[in-house]
Amino acid sequence: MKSSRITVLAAIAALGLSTAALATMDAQKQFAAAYPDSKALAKCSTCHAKAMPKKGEADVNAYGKALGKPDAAGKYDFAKVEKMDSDADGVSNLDEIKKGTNPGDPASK
Ligand SMILES: [Ca+2]
Repeated sequence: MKSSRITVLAAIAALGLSTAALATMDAQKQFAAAYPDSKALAKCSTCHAKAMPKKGEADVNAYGKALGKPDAAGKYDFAKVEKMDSDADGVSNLDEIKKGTNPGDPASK
């Protein structure tokens, strides 16, 4: 009995993890579609504080915070944050994306 309960809990935990990972993968696909010349930035660290965030470590950086959540259809509005300088390093988010630097990391400009 006890082991089956643990199995169920493990399955729920795994499901939660994969849902979060899939959400991030979808965000990366949308980013690559929005900026086809900057596909190298279609990775976790563009929006998240950690390069490979695990469950519970999904903290976003300044760019991810500005971008916010996707709309009801699951789409992110990248255009609304293009003119901002989210990480306050003097370079707009769009210019950083064009240059291939991280719009959420002030050390990258
Ligand atoms: Ca930057």
